[in-house]
Amino acid sequence: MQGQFITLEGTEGGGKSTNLRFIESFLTEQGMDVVVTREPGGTEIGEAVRAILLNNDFSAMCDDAELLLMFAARVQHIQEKIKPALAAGKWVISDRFTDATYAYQGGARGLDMQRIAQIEQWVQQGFQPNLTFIFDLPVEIGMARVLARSQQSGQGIDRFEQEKRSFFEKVRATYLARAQQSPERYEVLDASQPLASVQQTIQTRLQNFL
Ligand code: Z5A
Repeated sequence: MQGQFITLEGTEGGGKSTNLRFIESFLTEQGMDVVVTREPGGTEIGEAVRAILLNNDFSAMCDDAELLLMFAARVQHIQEKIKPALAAGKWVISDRFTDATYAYQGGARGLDMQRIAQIEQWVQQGFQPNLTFIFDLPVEIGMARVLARSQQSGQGIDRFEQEKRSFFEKVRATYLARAQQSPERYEVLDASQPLASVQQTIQTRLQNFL
C-alpha cells in the first residue's frame, strides 16, 4: 500500500497527542514506515513560526496574521516533510492540519471560509489527508483535562488555551460540520470515553482503512 496521510483534529484536551503514539505503534506493527509530525510546526522553520503563534506575549496578533502564519508554516511542512515522506512510501501522521484552520481561524475567529479555501487551494493545490480522526468531546471536559495537565506539569497555558469556552464551542461545531459534509474522510471519535475504548475504535477504523 502507498504511503497515506492521516491527521488528528479536535478541540483541546481530546487526546490527539496521547493517541498519536498509539497510531504510530499500531501502524509500525503492521509493517508501515511511519513519520509523526504536528502543526503548526513539523519543520525547523515551522517550529519557529509555532513559537510565535503560541506566544502569550503576542496578544496583539491580528487574525489575518495568525491565518497567514498558519499557512506559511504549513506550506513549508508540506514541501519539506510531508510530500517527500509520502513519495518515499512512508505514512505521515500529523497532529493537526488544515481542518484546524477552518475550525479556529474560520469558525472561532470568524474569518471568511471562502478566503481560507482560496489560500488552501494556493498552498495545497488539492492535496488533502486520506483520513482524519476528530477527537470530539464536550468543551468543559477538554478544558478540565488541559487545566489538570498544566497543574501537574507546572507549564503555563498558551495563547490559544487562554480562549474562553464559547471560542472552543465554535471550534467544535466547525469540526463536526466539516465531518458531516465529507463523512468518507473523517472518523469522529467520542473522546470523552475511557482511553481504551477510544483506542479500540481507532484500531478498528485503521484495520478497515488498511
Ligand atoms: N491551531 C490553529 O488555530 N490553527 C491551525 O491551523 C492549527 C493549529 C494547525 C496548538 O495546537 C494550537 O494551534 C491549538 C490550535 C491552534 N490550540 N488549541 N487549543 P496543539 O495541537 O499543539 O495544542 P492543543 O490542541 O492545545 O493540544 P492538547 O491540548 O495537547 O490536546 P490533545 O493533544 O488533544 O490532548 P492530550 O495531551 O493527548 O490529552 C490531554 C490530557 O487528557 C492528558 O493529560 C491526557 O492524559 C488526558 N486524556 C487524553 N485522552 C483521555 C481519555 N480518553 N480519558 C481521560 N483522559 C484523557
